[in-house]
Amino acid sequence: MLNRIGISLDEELLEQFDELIAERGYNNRSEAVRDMIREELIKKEWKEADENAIQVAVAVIVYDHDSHDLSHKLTHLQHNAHDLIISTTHVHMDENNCLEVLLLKGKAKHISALGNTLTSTSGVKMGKLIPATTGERL
Ligand code: NI
Repeated sequence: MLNRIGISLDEELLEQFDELIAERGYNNRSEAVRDMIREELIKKEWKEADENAIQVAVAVIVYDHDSHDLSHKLTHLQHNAHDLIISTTHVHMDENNCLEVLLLKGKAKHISALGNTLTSTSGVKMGKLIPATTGERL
């Protein structure tokens, strides 16, 4: 069941909001507000999640495969966490750089630990763990 709510905003904030959601391709304010609320709920879900709760996340890393033993090291880390990794995509960006996307599902504490290890590995140029949701609680 859908409920209607009213929100009071000053003109300037509303203009900025409309501009923002237009840039993001929203056709109406309601869907944009719903998505923003869901995003906050996902953050809350992660923050408050029992460390043993099953969560999903996406890890992105960019690295130079020629950098020392990095490629081998990252593969080794991933093999050790094979039960957490649903899938990986590896794209050779150019002669040296690799972009990898890992879809993770498992206990929140294990996902966070793997995310931290991957992103903090020396030589990883960019690393980010993006908390997602199974969608069950939204
Ligand atoms: Ni590559």
